Formats: sequence, C-alpha cells, structure tokens
Amino acid sequence: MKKIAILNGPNLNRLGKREPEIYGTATLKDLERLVRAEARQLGVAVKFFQSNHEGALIDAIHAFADAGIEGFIVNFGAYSHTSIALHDALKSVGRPAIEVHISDIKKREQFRRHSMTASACIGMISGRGFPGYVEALRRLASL
Ligand code: CA2
Repeated sequence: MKKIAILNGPNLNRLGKREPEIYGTATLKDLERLVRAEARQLGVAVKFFQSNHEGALIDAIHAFADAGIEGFIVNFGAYSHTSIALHDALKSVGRPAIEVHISDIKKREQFRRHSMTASACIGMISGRGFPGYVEALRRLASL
C-alpha cells in the first residue's frame, strides 16, 4: 500500500476558528476526515502531522522519509513564503511532494504570492479549499 504523509504548518491547527471568509469554517480534524475517506477509496495509507515549528516540520520530513513514506502533501502555511530550510528538507529526501494552499495565494497580499517551497514540489494546488488536498492525494496515488 502506498504511504503518503500530509504535513500542515503554523496556524493551520486554528482552522475553523477565525477568517472563515478565507479559510472556511471546517477544522483541521474535518480536513483529516475528508482526506482519510479519500485515502480509503484509493487504497493509500495516510499519516498526518501538524506543527507550528519549522524545525519540527523538517524533523518530520526526515522521519517520515526514513520510515518509508513515498510522497508528501505539504501546506507549510506562512513558512511556504519564507523557508529555504523546508525547501531543502523536501529536496533532501527526494520524494514527490505536492504543495497545497487552501486560499489562492496568487490573489492575496504581495508577501504571500511567492512560495519558497513550491520549487521543491512536483506541483502546487492553490485556492481550491480542502478539496485541494484530495486532488493532491489522487495525483500522488496515481504516480
Ligand atoms: O491558504 C493557505 O493554505 C495558507 O497556507 C494558509 C496560511 C497562510 O499563512 C498562507 O499564506 C496561505 C495560514 C494558515 C491558517 O491561518 C489561520 C488564520 C486565521 C484563522 C485560522 C487559521
């Protein structure tokens, strides 16, 4: 069975609590339920990890890769726009990753429009809400 890790970065544990006009009203737990349901259909094993800390996300990438994870779905939150270290962490494990953003970062503030981490990924899905994660899972499952 293919194994995929879903990594969520800073503040994504606050989903559903504020800014519903941008991120909706559903929570991170709801997102996990949605992705798990799709994973069952696809016959893929999924692992979830969320952290507000850059180093913890880097450690998780290394640990998941060493444990045999074959692909990553990543939403590094605001670290997407700043973190060369997370870019390098994805490069260091050499597994396909797809970056997901719930909101459309290209249509938001200037400082969100560029992703530092996307160039370490095989694709980016931005602005499609939670279904973006489901789409990313389908793409990785089909590789
Ligand atoms: O659109 C996305 O998925 C983002 O990665 C979400 C990040 C943001 O920094 C990125 O630019 C785009 C923010 C994560 C969640 O932030 C919250 C803010 C208010 C209430 C709940 C979550």
